[in-house]
Amino acid sequence: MIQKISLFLIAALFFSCRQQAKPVVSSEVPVIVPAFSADSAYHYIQGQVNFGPRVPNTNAHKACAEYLVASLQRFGAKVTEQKVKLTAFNGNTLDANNIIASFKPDEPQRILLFAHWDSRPWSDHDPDPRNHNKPVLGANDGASGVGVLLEIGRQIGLQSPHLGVDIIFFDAEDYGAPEDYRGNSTDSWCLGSQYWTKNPHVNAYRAKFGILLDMVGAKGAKFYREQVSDYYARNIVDRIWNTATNLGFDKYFINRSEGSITDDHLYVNQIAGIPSANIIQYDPQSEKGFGYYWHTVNDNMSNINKETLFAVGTTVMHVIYNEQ
Ligand code: AHN
Ligand code: ZN
Repeated sequence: MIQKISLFLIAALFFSCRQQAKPVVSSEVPVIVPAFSADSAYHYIQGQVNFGPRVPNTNAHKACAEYLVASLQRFGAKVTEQKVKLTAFNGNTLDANNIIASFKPDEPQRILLFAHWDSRPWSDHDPDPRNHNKPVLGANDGASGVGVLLEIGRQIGLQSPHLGVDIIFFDAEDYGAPEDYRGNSTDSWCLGSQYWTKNPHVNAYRAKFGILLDMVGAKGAKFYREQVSDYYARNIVDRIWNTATNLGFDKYFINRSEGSITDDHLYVNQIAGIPSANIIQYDPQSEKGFGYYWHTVNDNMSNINKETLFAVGTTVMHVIYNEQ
C-alpha cells in the first residue's frame, strides 16, 4: 500500500513538473531590454561637441573620428573605417570617413542603425548674415544621433540582442548646397551614405531594416512619421511609433505623417534596398521645419535635453531587443 501511494506521488509530481515546465519553453518568455542611460548619451554628445565643429578636412573632424572609433572598439565592436575622397557640390575634395561598428559580425540576421557624425560648414540659416560662413557646432544636428547610438552600442556590448547590429556613422551628410546656390546641386547632401550604399563595407551587405537618428536631442522635440520612411518602410515606422506609444512616449512620437526629408535613409532605401525609417525632429509650424537654431551658430548643448534622449534611446532599444 505504501509503495503504491509513493508511486502515485512520484507520478503526480512528475506530471505536475512537466505541466509547470511548459510556459518556460513557450515563446512567452519576456524579453529583458537593458536600460538606456540618458546621462551616458549626453556625455557622448558633449564629448563630440568638445572637439568643436566636425567639418570635413579639419583637425576637429580627425580627432573626433579617433574618439568615435576608440569608443566603439571599447564596447567590443569590430570597427571598419571607410576612408574615401568625395567631391562636394562646390568642387571641394572631402577626406570623408564612414565609421562602421559591427556587433556579432558573423550573424546573418542584422539590424542597421545610423546617424551622421559630420557638422555643417556654414550656418546659412542664422538670422545674422555675418554668421553664414561660420560652421555649425551641431550638438543636435549630428552629435545627438551619434551620442544615442554610442550609448546603444555600449549596451549591446554588455548584453547583446538576438540579432547582429551594425552602427554606421556616416560622414559628409551636411555638406549640401545652401538654398541660394546657383549651380548644380543634385544629391549634394548625404555624400557618405551615397558612397556606402554603392560600396558597402562587406559584399552583398543585408539587414532586415534600418533606423536613422537625426536631431534627436532637443527639448520638446516632436518626431512625426516621415514620408520617405512611410513609403519604403511602413512596417518599421509602425513598429517604432507603436513601441514609443506603449512606453508612454507619445508626446514625442506623434503618429501622424508630416514632411518628406532628403536624408541618409533615402539612399539606404533607394540604393541599398534596406527598408529604413528616419526618426527626425520636425515642426510643421516652423518656417524651416526643424528647430529655430537649425543650421545656426546656436545649435549648442543648451538645446540638448536628457528626457528627449531617454525617449528616443529607450524606444530604439525596445525595437531592437524585441526582434527575434
Ligand atoms: C535637407 O535639408 C535637404 N535635408 C535635411 C537633412 C539634414 C540636414 N539633416 C541634418 N542636417
Ligand atoms: Zn544639418
